[in-house]
Amino acid sequence: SPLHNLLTALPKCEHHVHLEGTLSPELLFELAAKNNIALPPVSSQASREVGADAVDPAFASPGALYARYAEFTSLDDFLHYYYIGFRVLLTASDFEALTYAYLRRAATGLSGPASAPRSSNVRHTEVFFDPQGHTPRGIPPSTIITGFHAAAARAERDFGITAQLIPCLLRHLPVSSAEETFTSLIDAGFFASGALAGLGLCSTELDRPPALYAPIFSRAAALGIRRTAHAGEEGPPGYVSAAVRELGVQRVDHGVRAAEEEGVMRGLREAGVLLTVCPLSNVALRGVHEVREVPVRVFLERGVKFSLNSDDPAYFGGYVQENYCAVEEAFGLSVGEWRTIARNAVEGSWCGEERKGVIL
Ligand code: ES4
Ligand code: ZN
Repeated sequence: SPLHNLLTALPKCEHHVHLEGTLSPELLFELAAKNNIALPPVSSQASREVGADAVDPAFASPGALYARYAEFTSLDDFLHYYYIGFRVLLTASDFEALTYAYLRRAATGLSGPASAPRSSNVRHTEVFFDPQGHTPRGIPPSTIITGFHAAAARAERDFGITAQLIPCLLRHLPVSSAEETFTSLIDAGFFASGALAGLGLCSTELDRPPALYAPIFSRAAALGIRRTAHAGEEGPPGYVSAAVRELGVQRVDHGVRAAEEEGVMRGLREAGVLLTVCPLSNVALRGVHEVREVPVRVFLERGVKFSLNSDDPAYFGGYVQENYCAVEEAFGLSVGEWRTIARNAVEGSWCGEERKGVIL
């Protein structure tokens, strides 16, 4: 596309990427070997029976895993593999390596030593992680936070990218687990110190309405903690307005199903909420057949702000740059529209006004 150079050069912000979703099959196998974690992973139950996990041929090699990732059928089908990947992440240095590889790729477009240079220019990124996916394995949030910020400091020196960390509470677990997790993060002082930049909510969406988490989110609001939540990915448009009304979020992650209802769109516009849209994720998890079905034009025409993001780039076949390019290929937007998208992404960031000024 003639706009390719502009898309590369635009200073970008990313607000929707899961740290654990940046774990490539290659790094997964490497860390499994280093940490002596059996692949295919065998759960304590499956090791006694012959569980489906234990014989999953997808774990034969990185290539077989990539092939399986290309055939996800739903959010929960993806989440099964995503949570298995967690098991190879043990130490602060594992999280540091994971974070640094992602930040390098986001800032420069470079991945492994063998890959061709490809520009990207993400200047600031806000990264999710799932504390409840690690604490049951004996890995406290402090291990992840330490590794993340060590990598972020190095990446800022090396590439000029800034990074913040946001814990997501998991909806497939009991609300009481989310409450305990949030309380322990507050008590450890991670929000007050700035080690954590806000609060998120993710995982399984269907039958887990936002209202279940309203008490937790109102505690966060009272403490001045910024809030975002996944909604309207698989769930109905009403979940998007419920996230805004009942959780008081400043951003909604995905939110694409909001386009189905004019009233929900109006609510987003009036509240000035930013949707963190992930086009390649929506295709990979079959929310849409193709990128051109993502309601990008509807959002532009109705004045609903959004950013473009990678979500789980190691699983969905593209980082931020590939998501920008896929949207351009599908919609052929104007230079002005691209500048609006990139500017809204900077303005919807939680990095502080001074940093926003530098990026713009
Ligand atoms: C996620 Cl794509 C997506 N949706 C909901 N929760 C998630 N956690 C990681 N990726
Ligand atoms: Zn997500």
